[in-house]
Amino acid sequence: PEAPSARPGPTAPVLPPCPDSPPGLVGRLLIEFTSPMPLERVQRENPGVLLGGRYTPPDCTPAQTVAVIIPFRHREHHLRYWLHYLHPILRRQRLRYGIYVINQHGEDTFNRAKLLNVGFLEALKEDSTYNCFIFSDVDLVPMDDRNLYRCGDQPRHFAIAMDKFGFRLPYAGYFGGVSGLNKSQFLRINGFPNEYWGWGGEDDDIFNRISLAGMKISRPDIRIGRYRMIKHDRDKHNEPNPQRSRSSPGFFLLSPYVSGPSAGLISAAPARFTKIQNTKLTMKRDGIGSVRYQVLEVSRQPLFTNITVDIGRPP
Ligand code: UDH
Ligand code: NGS
Repeated sequence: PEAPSARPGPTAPVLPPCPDSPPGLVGRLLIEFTSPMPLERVQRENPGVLLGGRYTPPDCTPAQTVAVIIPFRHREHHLRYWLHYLHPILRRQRLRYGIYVINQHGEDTFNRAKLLNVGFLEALKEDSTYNCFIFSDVDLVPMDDRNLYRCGDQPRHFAIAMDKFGFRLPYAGYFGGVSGLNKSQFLRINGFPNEYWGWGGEDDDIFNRISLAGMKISRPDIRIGRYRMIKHDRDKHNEPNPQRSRSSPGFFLLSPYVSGPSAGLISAAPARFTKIQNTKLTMKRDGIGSVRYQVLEVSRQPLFTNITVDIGRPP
């Protein structure tokens, strides 16, 4: 028999729109990663989260539906901290959301931006009402719940004051860690590049795409956009792109764009620094319109949806 409550009727409560500033936020948070976090505990403490890591506020109707996309491989212990801290924060922010862990299959070179493209498409396949996409590294936890995980009229950079950078932006064009775009902003830049294999550069390419499309980055207040990063060593198969180490990390960190007075250093620079100078040409052919991959498994866990995907390997 049909469930009568499934249809809006005189008895179905009409919830008011969720407020712009959610009540009940607590502000600055204590974040630490000392003792391991058992998944059972995180599940027990988040009973309101539905299968696949879905949540809808019980008391108001949010303006957006947010897909949080996490690029992933072999970081289960980080994911447990992330879920432990983020579910309560997102709930207090009164978001309607779903968590998508995009797990790269196999042991070939990691490709963060391509996984994020996959996340965008696969989240939309699950629920075509997603209109805001937050892309988050698994090891970054916000230290303040006033850093609202939602989209605005410009692409948003959330992780602007990370502990590892002394709570400052490392350079003006930094767009790494945690960022958010609504559907039309994402499509306007043809999504993210698929051709950055290994560590580094893909976030700068995304920054370039946004600028070239005539958009501006929006950022929270520096006192609010604070993050703790879970300390870790470099992963296997995520070596700096291409697979040789940076000769002078300090220099490149402060000056990711090899141009102007430092242009003479181009030949000494890893290829990813040349790549980010060509975004204007490459973004037309390489992006969400050209991404090729094969989904191997979709598994709805209690606190997240796990999508294992074969994204191929570098040419
Ligand atoms: N990621 C994985 N698995 C991997 C590689 C990357 O899940 O094997 C994901 C994860 O979400 C991670 C993100 O991609 O947060 C970014 O990768 P990263 O954490 O390696 O990048 P980050 O710049 O660190 O944070 C680079 C290595 C620094 C080594 C410093 C040693 N002290
Ligand atoms: C730049 C990288 C970015 C990276 C940033 C911070 O040099 O991808 O450093 O790195 N750009 C290139 O490699 C072209 S970090 O200090 O987190 O290791 O996000």
